[in-house]
Amino acid sequence: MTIPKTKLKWIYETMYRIRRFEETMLEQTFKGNAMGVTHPSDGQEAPPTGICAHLTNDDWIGSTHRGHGHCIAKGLDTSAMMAEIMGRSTGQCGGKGGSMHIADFSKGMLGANAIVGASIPLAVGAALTAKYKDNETNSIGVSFFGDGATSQGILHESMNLASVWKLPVIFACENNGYAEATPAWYAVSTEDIASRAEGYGMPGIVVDGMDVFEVYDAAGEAVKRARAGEGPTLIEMKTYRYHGHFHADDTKKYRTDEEEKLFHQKDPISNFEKRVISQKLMTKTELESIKSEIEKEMLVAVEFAMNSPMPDIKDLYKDVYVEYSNSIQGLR
Ligand SMILES: Cc1ncc(C[n+]2csc(CCOP(=O)(O)OP(=O)(O)O)c2C)c(N)n1
Ligand SMILES: [Mg+2]
Repeated sequence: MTIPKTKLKWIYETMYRIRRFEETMLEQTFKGNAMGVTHPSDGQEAPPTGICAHLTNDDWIGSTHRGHGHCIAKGLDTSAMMAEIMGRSTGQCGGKGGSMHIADFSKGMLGANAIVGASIPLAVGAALTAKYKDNETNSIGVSFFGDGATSQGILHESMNLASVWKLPVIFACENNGYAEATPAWYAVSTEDIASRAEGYGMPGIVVDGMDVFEVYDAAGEAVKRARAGEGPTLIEMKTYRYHGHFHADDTKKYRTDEEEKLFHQKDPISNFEKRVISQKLMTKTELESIKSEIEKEMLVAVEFAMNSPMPDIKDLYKDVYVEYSNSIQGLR
């Protein structure tokens, strides 16, 4: 698939933004500035970027506990995200959600989700809504989930229903080889998770999740299929998280140096750079200028978050519970 130049730039910018956001966020977590644990997704930049490159604000995504990359690829603001992670009132969700609950409905981001597998039915529900409402925008749903989530019953129920009802949805599996410290080769009964798609009557595709071009191509086909009313697709992207399961997890207890080195050689960002330069699709100067803009953006994000106040105690219950209004009573 030929990628237009503006899209190519967006892809690089998005992957680099995810990488630097995660590195910056980790630094802040270790300084004690984040509220609670954080799950970095550096190394896994290609899946959210290659898929969201085909989406608009009218499309919906469901995410995971490792959700910063999904948020960024769906266009959320990095300052508001950083403030949310630091529990500040200016955060994306007023500082009350934190890293694992960042959401922005205006961008079609249904939310990161701390419960493994729980966002899968949300994306399917969004696709169901899109199909049965007057869907002028031809919206679709995308569910991002990890290899660990594929052992949850909800994925299988969701895949079956999505296929039976031919819903416009993509099951986007980020297989990074581990669920916490449990290797996929131990916990998943098939060599490829994508092969499970056959049991639900939908296409199942395996791609190199360290290669954004492969992800982009597969996602393009799946999005076309969904928008054409032909139903769901499962895309398995074999990827790798560079850091531990969460910020303080020591990967040396369950991964070898050789394995880590191997995946660093497949780095999605440096391989993108080599490819676009050798194929004369982008220049080194263009790449450098994107990088320096993002470096500035990260400084702004940290400064914004650090200078923002914590939520006021009087707002403790604000946005937490739905008001018991007449309209809700009317539904009972
Ligand atoms: C239902 C449920 N079970 C267990 C957990 C604890 N837990 C959090 S993340 C995780 C591993 C998830 O692995 P995977 O789906 O592969 O995602 P990854 O962390 O690799 O991105 C587990 C077991 C949880 N949050 N929710
Ligand atoms: Mg995993």
